[in-house]
Amino acid sequence: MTLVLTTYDWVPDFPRGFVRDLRVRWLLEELGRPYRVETVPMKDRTAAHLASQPFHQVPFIRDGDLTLFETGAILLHLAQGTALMPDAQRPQVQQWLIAALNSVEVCCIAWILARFFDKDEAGAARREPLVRQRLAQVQAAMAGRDWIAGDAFTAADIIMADVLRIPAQNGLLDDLPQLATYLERATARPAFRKALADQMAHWRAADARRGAA
Ligand SMILES: N[C@@H](CCC(=O)N[C@@H](CS)C(=O)NCC(=O)O)C(=O)O
Repeated sequence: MTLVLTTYDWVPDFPRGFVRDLRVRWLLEELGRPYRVETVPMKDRTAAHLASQPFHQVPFIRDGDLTLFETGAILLHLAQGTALMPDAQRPQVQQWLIAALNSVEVCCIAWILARFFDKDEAGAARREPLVRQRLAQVQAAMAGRDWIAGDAFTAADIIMADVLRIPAQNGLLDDLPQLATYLERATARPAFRKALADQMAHWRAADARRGAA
């Protein structure tokens, strides 16, 4: 049965390329696993949406009878038994995937919310040192290896690299050359390029539908 990935029907320009369905698309492209995209309304949030994602967020997936939300849980589920979570590396993959979300993304989000959503320069400046510290700690922890959980690219790299994209875009990796190179190595993968292109095509198609309506 084809896996179904649900994302928004439309988003404004600024989050395009960063909506978290990208992580799921990326993993599915790495696995060569076919999927279909369905949508939920971004503006008029529905009870059906809430039944699949209790926070009214995206993405969520339907994999046979299973409906799953939270990108970490989705990636752990889909990577199970594949080269993106080799048995011998499973604890490290789980550890780094959760660390990316719970120790790195969490402080990046606080900084992003202050800086871009609340336009609270002072709040962003207060949060920035912790973001910089966490990024430097990730770089230090990765010394001597190409990928976050060991020698091979895994599901943990998909989450970690995606989490790093916004700090990188805002110059926070400029003085962390090994981390910047890691991010370049991850996002040079054909599966990432395809996932990003497909997400951007999804928003263009959404614009065209709105234009035609
Ligand atoms: N922890 C969740 C976060 C999901 C999330 O924040 N999704 C964003 C899109 S990238 C969203 O739906 N934002 C709308 C909202 O929070 O109301 C995950 O990783 O799946």
